[in-house]
Amino acid sequence: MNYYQHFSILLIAFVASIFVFGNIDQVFDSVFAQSQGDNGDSIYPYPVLHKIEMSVHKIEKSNGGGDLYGYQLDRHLLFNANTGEFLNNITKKYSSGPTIPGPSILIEEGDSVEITLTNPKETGAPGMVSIHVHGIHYSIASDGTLGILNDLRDEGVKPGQSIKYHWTAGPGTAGTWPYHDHTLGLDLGHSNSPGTNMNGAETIGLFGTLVIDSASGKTVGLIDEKPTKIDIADISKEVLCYVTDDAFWCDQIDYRNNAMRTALWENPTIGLKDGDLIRFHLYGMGTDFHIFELTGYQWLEPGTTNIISKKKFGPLENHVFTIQGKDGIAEYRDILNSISGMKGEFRVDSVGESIPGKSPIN
Ligand SMILES: [Cu+2]
Repeated sequence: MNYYQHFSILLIAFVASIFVFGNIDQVFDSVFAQSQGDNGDSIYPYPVLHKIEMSVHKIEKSNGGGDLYGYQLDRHLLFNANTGEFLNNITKKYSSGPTIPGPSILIEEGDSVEITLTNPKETGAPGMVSIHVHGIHYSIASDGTLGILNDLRDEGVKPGQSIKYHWTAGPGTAGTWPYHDHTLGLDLGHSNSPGTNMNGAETIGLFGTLVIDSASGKTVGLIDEKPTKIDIADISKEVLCYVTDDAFWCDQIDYRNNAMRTALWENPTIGLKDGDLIRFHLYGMGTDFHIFELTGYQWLEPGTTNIISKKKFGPLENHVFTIQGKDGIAEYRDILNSISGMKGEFRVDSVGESIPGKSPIN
């Protein structure tokens, strides 16, 4: 196919998708976040530069206990990485205020990210905070760790400061990756000095998900009990859950609602419209192993055509799969900890609405 044929097909697809979605914003978001044509080519043949601003805020617990912190999305702008042309502002698609997990960042293979992190003087964390990310490419200057680890400098921000990190989603980086703090530490004793105990430090709330979609625009899922190639653009909802030692902490991206992110907090009810496709992104953290189960459902073991109905994973391991919702109420749970409450409902009906679980602030 020549360039003009490509272009006209893409133009038709674009106009058609405006009719389908009825909202140009949704089209733009899905285009930039997960762009692809039918033949696997990107609708936008250039990479996108994401300029993201985030900040760290203390989350006051209503019932006392140790302090929690959350990342907050302050701004997310998209630019053509080649020309610098401004493309879109998707800030309003994120939850307002700090959340746990932090903002779910969705980009595509080939894109780059310039991310500025601020630790506000009054409302932030008492020590140095950072963003350390997995999976994507960056230089040692954007590692987000302490100088004792990276041999360069402390790559975090003390109260009142900002820092900029640069990431590049090179070929082969597609996947679901965690980002988390790597400088605050658990021994927060003295203000303005980093903690040194990093073992599980992210469990105080400073973690979130980076999804890098394949440049091919495709993924696989189990549809009608058969492994099926799926256009990522046909997925209706992404649910991104961190599986900690005692709870699922979740966020969602709802493409049926303008690609809005909603903080779902702890063990939420995950809603989906009957027949829609949903992609689950699970990430183990803390110290425990988990056996994940979604009652009445089977899915594909990633990278294989094996059909499974349970999956064991541990800290820093992820598990991503796509399924089609079928009318009724199922339960997602960690078999090893479901007695202590590591479970929630997966509710598929004609409405498809998720219900956030309990949060530290209510
Ligand atoms: Cu890490």
